Amino acid sequence: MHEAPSGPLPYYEDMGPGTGALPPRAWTGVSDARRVNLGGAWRFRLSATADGSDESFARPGFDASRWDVLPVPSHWPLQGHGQDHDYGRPAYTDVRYPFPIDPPRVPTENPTGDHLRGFDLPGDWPGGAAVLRFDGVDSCARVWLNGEELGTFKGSRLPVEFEVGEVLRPRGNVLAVRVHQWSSGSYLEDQDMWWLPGIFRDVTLIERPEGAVTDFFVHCDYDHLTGNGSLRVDCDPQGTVTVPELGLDIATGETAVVPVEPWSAEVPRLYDAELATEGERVPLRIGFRTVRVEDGVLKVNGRRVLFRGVNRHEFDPDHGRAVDLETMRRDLLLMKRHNVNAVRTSHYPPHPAFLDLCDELGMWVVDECDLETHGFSEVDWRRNPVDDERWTPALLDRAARMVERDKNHPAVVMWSLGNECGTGRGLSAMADWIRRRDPARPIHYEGDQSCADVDVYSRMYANHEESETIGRRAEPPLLDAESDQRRRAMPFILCEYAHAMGNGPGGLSEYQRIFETYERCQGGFVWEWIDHGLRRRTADGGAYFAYGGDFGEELHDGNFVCDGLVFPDRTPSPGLVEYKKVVQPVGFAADLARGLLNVTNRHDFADVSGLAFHWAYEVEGELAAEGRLEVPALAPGASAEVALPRAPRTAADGEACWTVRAVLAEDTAWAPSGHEVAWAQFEVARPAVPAGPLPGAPHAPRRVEGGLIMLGPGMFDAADGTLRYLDGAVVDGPRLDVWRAPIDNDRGADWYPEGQLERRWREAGLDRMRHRIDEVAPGQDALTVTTRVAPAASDLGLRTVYRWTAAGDRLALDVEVTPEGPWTLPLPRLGIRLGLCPTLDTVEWYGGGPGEAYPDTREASRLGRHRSTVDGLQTPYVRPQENGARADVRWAELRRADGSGLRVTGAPPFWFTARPWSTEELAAAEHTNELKRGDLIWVHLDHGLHGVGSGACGPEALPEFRLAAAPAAFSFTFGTLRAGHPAGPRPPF
Ligand code: IPT
Repeated sequence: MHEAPSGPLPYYEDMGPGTGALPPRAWTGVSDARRVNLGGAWRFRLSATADGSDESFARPGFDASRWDVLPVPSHWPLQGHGQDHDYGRPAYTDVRYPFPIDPPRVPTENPTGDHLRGFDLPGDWPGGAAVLRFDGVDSCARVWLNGEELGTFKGSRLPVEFEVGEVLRPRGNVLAVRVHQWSSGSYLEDQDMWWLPGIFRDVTLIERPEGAVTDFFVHCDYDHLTGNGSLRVDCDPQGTVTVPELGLDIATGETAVVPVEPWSAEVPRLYDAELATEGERVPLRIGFRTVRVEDGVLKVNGRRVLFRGVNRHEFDPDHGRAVDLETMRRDLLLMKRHNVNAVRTSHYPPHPAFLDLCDELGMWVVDECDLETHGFSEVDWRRNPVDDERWTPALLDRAARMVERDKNHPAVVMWSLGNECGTGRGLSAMADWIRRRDPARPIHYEGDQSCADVDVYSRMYANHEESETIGRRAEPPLLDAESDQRRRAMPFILCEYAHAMGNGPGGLSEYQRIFETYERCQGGFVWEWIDHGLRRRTADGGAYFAYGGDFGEELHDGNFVCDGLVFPDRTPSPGLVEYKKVVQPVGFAADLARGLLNVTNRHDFADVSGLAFHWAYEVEGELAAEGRLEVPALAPGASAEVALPRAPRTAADGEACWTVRAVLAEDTAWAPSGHEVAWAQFEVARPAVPAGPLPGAPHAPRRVEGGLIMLGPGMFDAADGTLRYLDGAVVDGPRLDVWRAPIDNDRGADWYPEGQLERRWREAGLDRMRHRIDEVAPGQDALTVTTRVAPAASDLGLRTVYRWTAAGDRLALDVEVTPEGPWTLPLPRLGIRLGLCPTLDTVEWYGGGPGEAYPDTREASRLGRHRSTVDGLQTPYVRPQENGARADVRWAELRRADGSGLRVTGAPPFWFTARPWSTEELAAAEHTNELKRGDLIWVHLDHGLHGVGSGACGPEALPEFRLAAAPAAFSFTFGTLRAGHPAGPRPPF
């Protein structure tokens, strides 16, 4: 038994949602009622405990002139640094509560921020009723206006309003807000993110004239069979609704049925309308659409939808969850431009303005309640609030504040009860309430696999095989037959999949194939949109992104907070570029023999009339010809065959490739005309792998002074057979390499010990391979070096033979690798690495690009000529790790400023990586600022790479992307480039 403390608990610890607030209601950004934005500079005082200072600050006349100044909205721990004061530190835990689990009690150490602001009313303020609105305060607040206590509240990402008309004065108002970091509400807000207290969303004073809109509910459906929309606005008090474009002028409560154009995420048709009551006029933007689960499929306007989604936390690297309008818009533009069509608002309702933008730009939204009690899993879910009816009022309060606030957005197509709360009666109570209040939207919750309260079957991180089984409606049955039957008839979504931490996620296209094959699989939401790295400046003017543990936290989960498709500064990571390609809404297939291109419209609602199609024909990566393709305005789901023009040149000119692209024909609200939406490439012919000797007169190896062997342009160490100089330039000779700086997906998760490749690789010694030289044999026309590459304490090894030949001014290397011993683990990589002079800092290559690619993340890699600096090849993962490989490289050139340099050609094509630091340095760095250019550029020429998977929280690389230790042979040719060597087309080497 848990003893309750004697006496009532203080307001911040009682289980209730708060006191004094008005009933929740619909949000409107604007109306003709006057508003005062109370954001800006506030006075601020921080105390270490909840009652560490008295309440006299709330009384009029209190002198706060010596208090600090704090911007509102903000999180105070992000404001103190680098200034004279210390406002504590952010802290990151994923699942674990950073305080003892003893609900609803919180620690005595409870940072408490007193916020104070004075304000005058505008001259034309009419007096009368008014509300004071808070859009987000983390985690509990008590509010006074002019010394009068208005009430208390919890629910960090939910709005609250207080009636203040009686207390307001024309001048000299004093608003006082006491904010506690910890409260009973903290038990309900255990989302995987930074713990960041503060008034982090807007504070607004809103006039409420006599007869103003209290609450309103816009019901608008679309009947896809008749093409009619129906509109009814319920409003308190009664009023009228006008929709000029539809010629509608109706009373509230009355239903109108008229022909309309429907709203969808792809064609977000909105109608401007106005709701007028006696006291207020509220502009509305109405979208007609109907969401329904029918025949086991989730449909909008009668059509199956496919979610190409992301989980979005609100985050800014400098301001935490205090995100401004411009940042919200930026997120949506980035998403739209990367073919993302759905957002799960993980794991709380977003800033209300975000949903206006979703209506406007077009985005399917799963609106999730501010609720997670994941940390109770650490104690076998004992005393889980969602299964304790004393907490139910707080849960219902949260459900109501979300639904009432957001109910009028066409973009919101599902309500989600919360995330990772286990199971319990409180969740059922929430679902019952929501269903009664808004029967028009399905309900989502992932944490209860019996699906008792929900309309869709949702899972997180189910692997491909399992997802496919569910797609066939062939999953293992639930124990209860009736529940099983219900669940089996539900649509399936992956509310989280493809954990985008660090390098990855791999396997996206294999998921997409499943979503496109099985009607039941309606897509998913990649975990997650953005890395929550907090920007920190360094003394030398640099910056890096901090993660868990960087603020001295007692408990933390490291860089698990950085698992997004965009970096903290919103630069797209390669994962987002890959996702864009994988989910592109136009599919292409070619039958080159017949000169035909098949184009499929993969949109669910839009035709392709907004797109222009282009073709290009490239030979050896150089553009030979290009033009427009005429594609009919395919309806959603339709395909057409289109004739390609005749190939401009014959394949004899070299390796040829068609590139077809679909771009926006005109400017849209989210991208300019010409923006590329979809593309594909079709290779015409690949020349046979060049075999046989190099052209030119062959050289014979010969011993020279200084313990060296000379072979053509190469100079080798006679003792160990490594290349020391190439054409006079120092080389840290190539040798076999199997190691990579472990990526987050290699590291894996604590809860999947069978994953955790990094640990198993290190145990096997793949990070400490030694090279034994068995023979250095200069022969007639070749230098053969035989080695065995193996780690201590193991009988696993790789017999490696390097065979060097030379002709003219080129040097060729054939590598043969034969595994010895009982290998079971995959290899991280298999190739050679060499160190080169650091002035070789620009690269041109013919192969995949422009961005990085790995075996299971190579959809977005396109064959062509690409150029970059060596620095530009690096992908700045927040925690440094293997990155930057380019796929299918035929040849690469590294050059100095004067044009001189080195050219390497591979047979077969290879994976090319060049970096200004070594693998060891990359692996040792914890943050990007620790990486410093060394005195060599390290070049990796890999025959194979192990896939990346998404093992940080989900499946490892699929079997087909596993790099097994197996016999392998691969070759490279090296040549030097003279200064002034012209860039541009050259015959294949
Ligand atoms: C899952 C959480 O729902 C999400 O918030 C995030 O923490 C994600 O994992 C990992 O980054 S829960 C996990 C135990 C599968």
